[in-house]
Amino acid sequence: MKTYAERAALCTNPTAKALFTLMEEQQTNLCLSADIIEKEKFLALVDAVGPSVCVVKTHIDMMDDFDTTTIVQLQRLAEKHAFLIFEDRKFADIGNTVKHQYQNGMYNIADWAHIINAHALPGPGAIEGLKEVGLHKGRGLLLIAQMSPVGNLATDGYTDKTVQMGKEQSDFVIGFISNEKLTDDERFVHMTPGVKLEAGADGLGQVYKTPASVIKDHGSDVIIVGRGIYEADNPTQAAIAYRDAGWDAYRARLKA
Ligand code: S5P
Repeated sequence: MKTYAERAALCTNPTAKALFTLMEEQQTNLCLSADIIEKEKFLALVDAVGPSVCVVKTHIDMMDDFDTTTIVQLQRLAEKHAFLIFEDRKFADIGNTVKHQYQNGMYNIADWAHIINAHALPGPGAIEGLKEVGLHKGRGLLLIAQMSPVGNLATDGYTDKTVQMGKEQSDFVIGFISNEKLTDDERFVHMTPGVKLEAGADGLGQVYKTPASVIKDHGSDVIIVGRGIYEADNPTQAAIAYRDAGWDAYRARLKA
């Protein structure tokens, strides 16, 4: 298999290229899921953990005290620590609707999120709608091909069709949210949520796999970690532990 740097060279989408490049340069395949509902706590967490991550994933609509300065401050931290911003909006409507949800409203996601994601459920028109807004800004889209919780419906044929849909719009689709590697086309990045240092569950359906299982055994590229980091006694140290575990698993996979 190719290194992240070799894969960066294959990518034409600028966000995919930037992502693989900074993963290689900063030796991290860790994405922080910053699911924090208070702005100051959110920013403090991102500043503390920023040096260990390649991507910070947000759910901007769960923040109680969101205001326009939130994004400016997040962008400053992204520059300071050199990470990409991924708004986990999970678009799932028709093309004309997702286009406006992406560009307009109170969040103007297209203006600041390098990466977004979408369900494949509405079909290729939704990707086209998002692409009308994001492509000329150099943004990238992850299609949700698989999900982490128990009993979810994104399985088998749905997953295969999602990957096919992504391949058909590979100028804008940079990869997949998945539990495993789904294609040998190395331009696509696979990002996997439901990761903790110890496998387990959360009581609301979430299923946790370890970094080694996700990266080495199942061939994914990026581990997405939320509570494993921000609920730890020391999130900075926890992030370093996840970063090391993810990077060790990647190096082991390269040697295998
Ligand atoms: O299938 C999925 C897809 C996503 S993007 N399962 C997930 O858990 N996620 C997101 O990853 C979820 O919305 C949350 O923000 C994060 C996992 O958080 P954790 O606290 O369980 O690590």
